[in-house]
Amino acid sequence: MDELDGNTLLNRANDFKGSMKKYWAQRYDIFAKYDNGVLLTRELWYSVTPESLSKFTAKVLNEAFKDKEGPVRVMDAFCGGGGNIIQFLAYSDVVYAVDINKIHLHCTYNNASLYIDREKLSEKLVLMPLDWTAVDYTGEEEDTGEDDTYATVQDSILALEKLETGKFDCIFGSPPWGGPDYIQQKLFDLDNLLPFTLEKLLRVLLHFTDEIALFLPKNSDLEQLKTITETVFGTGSVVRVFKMSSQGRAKGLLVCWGNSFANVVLNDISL
Ligand code: MGP
Repeated sequence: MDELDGNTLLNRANDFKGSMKKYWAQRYDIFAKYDNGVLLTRELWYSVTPESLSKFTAKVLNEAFKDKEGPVRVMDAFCGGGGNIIQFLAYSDVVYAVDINKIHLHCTYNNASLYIDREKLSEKLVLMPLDWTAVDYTGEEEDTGEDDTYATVQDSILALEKLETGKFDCIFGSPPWGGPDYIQQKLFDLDNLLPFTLEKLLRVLLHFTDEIALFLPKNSDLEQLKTITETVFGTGSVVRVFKMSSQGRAKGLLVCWGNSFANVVLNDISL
């Protein structure tokens, strides 16, 4: 097995070496139904959101949009292994699962089907291969279309056209942080998120929604977050930051922009 290939599926204790071992030890915190047939690649093991955190996030979204008339449409812009998608499906009417990696979309569908019946999934869940960098497509890039793992330029242009047809109530995302070494930085530089800096990511997502929630590193530079918020949303704008822990250990920050989030009362959310 190629230990360095992020797309290798890992599902036995012996597959986990070195710094990966802790993720195997946390498997039931990541997915309570792990033993029912959860599929995760090496990259997904370290980037999927633990179940209790995904539940909390879905409840925050539910609280933010509970008074909305008509169907609630949410997107996970980097759905990965589907941890957040599973919880969004509990509260939202239409859930878009977007990822550049088609193996991730397969894992999302598989993992969601362990929690939700397939009929409901076919009604509510839309899987969409999309490379967000295609927003900068000029028409000159070469698209060989030979790699069937990643969204091609064609896939992405098509996806972006579909997304243009209606705004989302909220876009959530847990974008790549560059792997487990993110913690080596004292303060995580939000320009190092992938595939864009935080500022660019917000500007891209704002094209499709007014309300954004991102799961960001626990060591994120909060001064930088404040500056980027003011640059993108204007002076005096509000960003809400929830410090997220699981089993008493800090895991990351849920960072929310938009009026609906500003009004969420934490006491109204059952934990
Ligand atoms: P961690 O900090 O790598 O592990 O990831 P842990 O168990 O908190 O380490 P500890 O020894 O400090 O306790 C914590 C959580 O952050 C993971 O469960 C993921 O939800 C998220 N996460 C970690 N990484 C490296 C990434 C990443 O690259 N991208 C995304 N989106 N999430 C990540």
